[in-house]
Amino acid sequence: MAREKVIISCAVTGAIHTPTMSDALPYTPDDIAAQSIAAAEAGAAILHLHARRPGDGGVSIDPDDFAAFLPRIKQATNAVVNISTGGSLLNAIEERIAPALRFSPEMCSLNMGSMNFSFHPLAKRYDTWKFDWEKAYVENSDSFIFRNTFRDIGLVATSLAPHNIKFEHECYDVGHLYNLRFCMDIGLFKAPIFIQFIFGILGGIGPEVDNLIFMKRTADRLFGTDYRWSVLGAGGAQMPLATTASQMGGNVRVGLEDSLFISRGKLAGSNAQQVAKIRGIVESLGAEVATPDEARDILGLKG
Ligand code: KMH
Ligand code: ZN
Repeated sequence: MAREKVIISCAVTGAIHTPTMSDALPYTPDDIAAQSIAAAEAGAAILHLHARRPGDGGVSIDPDDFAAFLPRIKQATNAVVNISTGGSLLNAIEERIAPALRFSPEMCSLNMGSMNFSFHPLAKRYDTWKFDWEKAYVENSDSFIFRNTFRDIGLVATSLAPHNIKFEHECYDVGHLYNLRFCMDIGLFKAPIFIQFIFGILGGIGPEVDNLIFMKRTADRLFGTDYRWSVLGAGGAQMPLATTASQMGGNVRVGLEDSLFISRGKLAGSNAQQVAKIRGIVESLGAEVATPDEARDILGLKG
């Protein structure tokens, strides 16, 4: 059977990196719109979007901050819009789903377990900004709890069910796959599902190829063949793991939310640059990249 085309997602700004870390990180509505449009033109079929406070670039889950860029992206591209429900570590799930409820996008992220959440120490390999990682982690670790209880997951599922939104089930460790299976067993989600395997967040599974194979084999066992999957490697793991996933029949996610770099020690100039790079790798290795409409078809989106 011919392999399906590779869907490239681009996570444009996220909630982790700060504008002090890279001039390329978009945070004004103009920049988020412009970089999203350029990423779509470079080959991203899905745009995974967070909002930022336009003044200082801090994390925002205010639907009005999404409203400042979403219409422009929709008008200029055919890309699938995926709105984060991960949002901010500081807000309750009821607030984190407000943008999705207001805009009813084709896709939303849905994080499949509670966890500690920080950069992985391996990210230090690419550290260009000076920061005492270990000290900051230990001293501030109480503020790095990412809460996604079964109640929270259930609330996202039931509140958004009338909107017929396809979830990007974010799984940061093998236990999250079992959480997802449990949620399916109690009727929260139906196949076919779309899983984002995430590697390299401290608190989740590490960014090694063995772990990718383990996650994939576990998902095969739990979900059979009726699921689609994608890989997100944080920091320096982004391109290597995306490349490997694309060769294993998976889809890929890049973007400045997940890594600020384009190669070892070199900051990316834009999201589009990362999309163009992974697209070039995927195509040079013999696979084809999906258009937004092909991605809609593959994932069964409402369109
Ligand atoms: N920042 C990624 C590691 C979300 O937006 O729901 C995970 C993420 C979470 O994209
Ligand atoms: Zn995100």
